[in-house]
Amino acid sequence: MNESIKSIREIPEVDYYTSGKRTCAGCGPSLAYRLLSKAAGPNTVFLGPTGCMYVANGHQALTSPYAVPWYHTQLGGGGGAGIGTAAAFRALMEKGKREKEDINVIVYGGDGALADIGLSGLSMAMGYDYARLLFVMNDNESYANTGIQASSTTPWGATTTFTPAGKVKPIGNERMKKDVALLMAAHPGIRYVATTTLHPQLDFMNKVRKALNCGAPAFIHILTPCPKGWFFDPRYTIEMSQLALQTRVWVSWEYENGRFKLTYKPTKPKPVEEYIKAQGRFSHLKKEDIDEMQRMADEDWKYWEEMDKEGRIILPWVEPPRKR
Ligand SMILES: Cc1ncc(C[n+]2csc(CCOP(=O)(O)OP(=O)(O)O)c2C)c(N)n1
Ligand code: SF4
Ligand SMILES: [Mg+2]
Repeated sequence: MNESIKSIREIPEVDYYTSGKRTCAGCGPSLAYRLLSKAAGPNTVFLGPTGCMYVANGHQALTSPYAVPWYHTQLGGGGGAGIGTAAAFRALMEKGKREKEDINVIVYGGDGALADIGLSGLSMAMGYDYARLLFVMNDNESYANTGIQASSTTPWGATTTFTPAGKVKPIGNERMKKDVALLMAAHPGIRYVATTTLHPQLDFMNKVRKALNCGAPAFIHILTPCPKGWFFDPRYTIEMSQLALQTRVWVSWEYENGRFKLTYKPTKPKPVEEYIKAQGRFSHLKKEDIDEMQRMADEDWKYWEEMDKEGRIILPWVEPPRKR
């Protein structure tokens, strides 16, 4: 389970995230879980902080999609639980109470779990030396499970139940999206950090394999479209990932042993408007708001291109949107 996957034909047939889930149709985090578990293989323990992937997938109704060991952690407890599990395996193996083998400990948490409530534990984990300890943040840009509340990765302009667009706040969410992957990349000695989404399909799986083989704790931030919270037809989940990349609203990159590189560069970028118009959560925005988003994406992209050219991280800074 260490080699990179070169074509769709090489994707392992066996699923470790299988039937028994009760997520919405077209659920991005659920699709990503399937790819993640295929890439990681059977020697894996999953830890699931509270969120859709626990509440809709847990064992409450005696059904569960997890065909490898999986356990629930408190919403903010993914970091501590990941460190503890990796430490337990190491101790058992060092004491000869368990045969030595490579075991993946993967914490698959939401943006609420890892960008907000559990950020300190995640940061702590990045300072340890456990190989095969991987944190994957499935970013559906809200606290979806409790009814689509804004998190610190909700994009500017999105309506959520905490930031409803209306007379008082015509924009909806007025905060800019937090870049958790850059925060993780700032940890000393970090070996592997990446961002990705559900397109191109092999990108995520291969990043998972690289992360697991990097020899240290690693972090992957995956943008996972959520039909319910973003208000789009569930059949378009993958297209939404594609559009996010093509409009450069989402940037796919990799930071490996101190080298930065973009892993998706749209040859002919599409206007941000195409992404915005495809989702009901942005339907209240006016042309001037969409222009503002285009400006921010354009400004941001210049930094990413420069980082790619130089092979190192430069902290991006774009002028915040004007108040309305
Ligand atoms: C400490 C704590 N606060 C609040 C909750 C209620 N709660 C359960 S799931 C959830 C949403 C988590 O959001 P996220 O991590 O983004 O996962 P998603 O539901 O979007 O998959 C919240 C707020 C909780 N379980 N624990
Ligand atoms: S609310 Fe969104 S993340 Fe949660 S199960 Fe539904 S589609 Fe998936
Ligand atoms: Mg979420």
